[in-house]
Amino acid sequence: MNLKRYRVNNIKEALKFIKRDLGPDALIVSTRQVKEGKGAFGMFGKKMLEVTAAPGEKKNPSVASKVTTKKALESYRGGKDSVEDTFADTFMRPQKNSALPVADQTRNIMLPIQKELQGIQLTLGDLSSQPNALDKHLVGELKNELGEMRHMIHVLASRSGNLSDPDIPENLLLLYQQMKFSGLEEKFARRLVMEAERNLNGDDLENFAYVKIFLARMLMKIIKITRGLEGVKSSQRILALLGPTGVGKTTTVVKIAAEQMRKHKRKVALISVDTNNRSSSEQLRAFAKLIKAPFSTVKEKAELNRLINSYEDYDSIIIDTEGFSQRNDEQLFEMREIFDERGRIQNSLVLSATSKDVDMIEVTRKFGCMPIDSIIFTKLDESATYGSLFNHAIRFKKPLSYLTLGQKVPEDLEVASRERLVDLLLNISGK
Ligand SMILES: Nc1nc2c(ncn2[C@@H]2O[C@H](COP(=O)(O)OP(=O)(O)OP(=O)(O)O)[C@@H](O)[C@H]2O)c(=O)[nH]1
Ligand SMILES: [Mg+2]
Repeated sequence: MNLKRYRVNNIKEALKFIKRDLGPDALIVSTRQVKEGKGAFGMFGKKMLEVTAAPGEKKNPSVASKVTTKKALESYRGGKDSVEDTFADTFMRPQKNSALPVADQTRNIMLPIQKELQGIQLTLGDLSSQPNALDKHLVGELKNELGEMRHMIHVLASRSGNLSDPDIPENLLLLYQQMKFSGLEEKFARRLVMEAERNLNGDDLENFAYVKIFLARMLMKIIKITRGLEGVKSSQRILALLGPTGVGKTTTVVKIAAEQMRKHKRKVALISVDTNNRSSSEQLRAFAKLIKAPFSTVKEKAELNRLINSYEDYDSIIIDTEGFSQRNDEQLFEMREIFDERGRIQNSLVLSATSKDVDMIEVTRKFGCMPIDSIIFTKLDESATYGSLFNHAIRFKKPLSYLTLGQKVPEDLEVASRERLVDLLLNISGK
């Protein structure tokens, strides 16, 4: 679809450009308020309106006809237009899978609706503050769509069997759905919106962006972080990565070692704890050679302590461990013998963001036989939603230290920040 996007001060300006570029039959596909400039979530940037438009049918017959929520509703109820072809197509490419589970079908419907509704609300706000710019027809249409969507959201909310109280302010209901569809556990999402409802007055609740920021602030208060290795008080930073097989421990050790050397100009030593002679440390050995860092493999605690003592001149010591199943009690016991002390070594549990909540709970409980100081979430790039990170953080109250977002070494590593995590859930930056 030949879409054009404009960043403008108001809708009047947008209409001028749209008419000029796409002709009188052009269709406004979406609108949203954005901030240009810097600051957390770009919160302090200049407020702009982003309008996406498509040429009208007369100009380009291949363009899909004007998409309405009515059509989306029809298709959800099994009408002749499929969601893929109409409403959702404008915003996101849904998967062509007719056998999707109900929750996924609902998500495919709800996410674009939420975005659309947010855009319409913002545009209406913008229009009403500038009565001269009103194109009466456009405003009428937007109001109709808003009404249809309100209805649809309540229908879908009641279908999903969760928070569907018609008295819940609409913006909160929308954000509740967004959080739930992002994988945040229902009871946590419910608690957040209830808290927001208690604390915000009627006017505030009418303002979608305000409500969203309010929720973001609450979430930011809940999440604990360590700022990577920077939160470690002692002058020598010793970090051990523990966790199940294949979650990305060794790759992350390499990334952190590179971060410590390059960014912080620290002297780094590497250790691999391999109690079962699996020789899984070859990747790390090669990397250590490359960066000219000392590297050794150890099997038991006394050996590890001796080695750490011999590295007293090194600023950061990063320890890789062999992965094993959380159900392998024997190996858990062996590892606990080595990493049972609190203090000198920071133990980080590595979890993949692609794991199911229930598995993360089991892993965290089992590995919790050792003192766990922080959590590293890997493979965020392979996950479509991030609610499970919050579920985990709320449930276990463990601080997050790093996030990894790909296989590239050393680039795909981020020090976990509250802003980033909340943005993953609520998409405040609109990226
Ligand atoms: N997509 C993606 N892949 C990753 C990420 N981190 C690691 N991987 C990949 O995951 C696979 C396993 O990574 P490893 O670092 O060997 O995992 P491990 O936890 O050390 O595995 P074991 O030592 O066998 O327990 C490799 O193919 C990595 O490239 C990430 O953030 N995103
Ligand atoms: Mg490994």
